[in-house]
Amino acid sequence: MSGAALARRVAGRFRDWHGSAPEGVWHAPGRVNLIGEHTDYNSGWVLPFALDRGVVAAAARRGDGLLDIRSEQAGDRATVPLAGLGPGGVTGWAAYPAGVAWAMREAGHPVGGATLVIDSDLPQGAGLSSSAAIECAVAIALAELYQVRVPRTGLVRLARRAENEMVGVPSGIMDQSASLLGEAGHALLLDCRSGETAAVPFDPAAAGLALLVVDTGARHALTDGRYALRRQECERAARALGVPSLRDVADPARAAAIGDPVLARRARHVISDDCRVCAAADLLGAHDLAGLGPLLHASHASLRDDFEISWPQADVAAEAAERAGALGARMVGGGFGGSVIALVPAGDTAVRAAVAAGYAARGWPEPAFLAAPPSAGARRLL
Ligand code: GAF
Repeated sequence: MSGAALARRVAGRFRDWHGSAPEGVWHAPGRVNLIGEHTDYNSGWVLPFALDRGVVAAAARRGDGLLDIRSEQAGDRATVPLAGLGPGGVTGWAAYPAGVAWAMREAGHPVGGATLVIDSDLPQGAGLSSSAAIECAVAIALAELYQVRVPRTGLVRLARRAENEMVGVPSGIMDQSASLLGEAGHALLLDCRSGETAAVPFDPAAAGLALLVVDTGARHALTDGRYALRRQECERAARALGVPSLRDVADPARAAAIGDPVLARRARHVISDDCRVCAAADLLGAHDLAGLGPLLHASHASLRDDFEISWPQADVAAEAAERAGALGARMVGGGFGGSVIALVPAGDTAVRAAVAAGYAARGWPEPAFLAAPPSAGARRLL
């Protein structure tokens, strides 16, 4: 569905529920991370891009200090008083939008009540950052409705704070950055320590290629504790190496100095994926998109064997894709479920067929395939 069609749909739902038009409709995209997984909270580098799918928020101000939020996906409504709102006060899906209002008010911004209807064309739990897209759509809606003049990078930090403190997931800065700062035809090279960003041209079609997303159907949730455990392991690994964060180690071989073999593997993944992000950005700068293939392959192997967060459907999809002609394939996102990306020749059908056959042979439901053109970041649509 196009963003415009999704915006019209949510505006219609707003009118159905509330009997009047919203003041506006704001869209925030999901993301695909080209490379650099679990590197963001280790102060390293990431290279995500915004998708053409995302979350829309139809919104209007209200004067009674309440957030009245409906989610078309959850099929649910939450009414949240802003006064006294804080971590632990709201749980479940509503913690994401309410957390954004809380974080903005905590930062001293004059955000008041709002009626919000939220809709999406992004699959949930598919590793494409539907949670960050909710946060970012609500952030730009509230910022515009209440004339909060914060640069996009400031909204990124507020949306992340909502997720860290209100939802309770110790995520990094990548997903909100991709959603709010993404540009069409570009990936976003982000140095998660300095906060420096660079838009790097990324146009697979011009190179005769396409980036295919395989939604493996296995669902993941950052809230299940396994993501937080990986983060703790990385912190312990950095301490064992005597550095503030794994970003401060340039050579993956140094991970071997850690006595605990599990922590050594975790560190080797993070350090080597940081190297791969930098190599990938250089390749994009040289318009050598085909050169990305081996990096994607190596990243998947590292996430599977060292970081141990891939899942059977991801391994089968990545392997089948490469055997059928993908230049490289890897899992994306937090892990334990979600999607795989494959760099394929434009117009290719063999990869899809091979992945689908691999699933059928194991009796797994057919995966969904999505095109992933690098698209614009969050913006007002109506
Ligand atoms: C999730 C998190 F939200 C990101 O911050 C990042 O750590 C990612 O997992 C793994 O690279 O999407």
